[in-house]
Amino acid sequence: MKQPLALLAALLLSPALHALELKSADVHNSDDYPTVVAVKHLGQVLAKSSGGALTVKVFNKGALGSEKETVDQVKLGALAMTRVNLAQLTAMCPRTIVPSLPFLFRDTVHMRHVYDGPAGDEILKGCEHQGMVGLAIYDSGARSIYARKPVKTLADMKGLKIRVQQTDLWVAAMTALGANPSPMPIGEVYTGLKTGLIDAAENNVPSYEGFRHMEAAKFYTRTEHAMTPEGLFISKRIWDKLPADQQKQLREAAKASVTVERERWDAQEAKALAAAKAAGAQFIDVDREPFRQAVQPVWARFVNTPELQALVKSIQDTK
Ligand code: GTR
Repeated sequence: MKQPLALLAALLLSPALHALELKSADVHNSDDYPTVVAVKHLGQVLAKSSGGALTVKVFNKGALGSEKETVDQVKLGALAMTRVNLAQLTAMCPRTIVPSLPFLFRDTVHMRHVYDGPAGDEILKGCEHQGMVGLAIYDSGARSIYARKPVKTLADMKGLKIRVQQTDLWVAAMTALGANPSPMPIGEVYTGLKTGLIDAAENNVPSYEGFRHMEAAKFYTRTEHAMTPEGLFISKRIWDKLPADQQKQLREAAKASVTVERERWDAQEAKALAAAKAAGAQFIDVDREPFRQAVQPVWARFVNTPELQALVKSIQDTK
């Protein structure tokens, strides 16, 4: 009888028995997409550091719903984690308005300095009162406009039916550019472009290629109008139940995943650019200044509290 008892004791003490699997959502199709790889990496680091007590399972390809839907589930604690673009959160956590502003960053170096500094943490913390604890900010490059016809100047934006993320900020910004914006989840954009429901959309090159949008909208105009990053969040309801040592392990694993994501990002941009070109996409350079000027009223409308104004200033003052 000794052996079965010993086995039982070993099983009861095994961390795997008390393991908590954290499900994490992502909309990107490719298992190689930098954010997907980064959260998987986080899971591996965490499984090790927690002795198997915490694991992460990534459900990409929008399998758990649109970004908006996964955010709602995380707030309720029905889903543990989601990786979403911060622009999706502007109505909920006002601080996310700032990194979503058009033409905020001077360039990639500026953007990365900002997210590595105190502003990054401040933005992430701004969602806690909504039930979401921010774990990481990931690079998402620069977003540009792409369409079924070439957009070469601001005048070409007139009346363009363009898909935007589900945020009032970008409805206002595209309206200011003269376009006719239509907010919808990313999963509906391919069909929208193919059927002519929309003429255009905007995104970074890895998303343009990864969602195959270049098959329907082959003219990509380098407006580089936003550098809104990705955010990884865990439900506060779940976070609050974790013991302090596990919270620490999770924070450390998240930090390690940021490095992995950034390393992957640059390579993914180059790879996606080559793939989009091979599929027939045409890349157009553009004078950005008229676009930048046209969206200035949007800044005044959305950066409307002293807190947001201070955050904008701290970002502009970052070298
Ligand atoms: C991508 C981003 C996604 C999603 C998408 C969109 O760049 O990684 O999280 O927000 O854009 O436009 O909906």
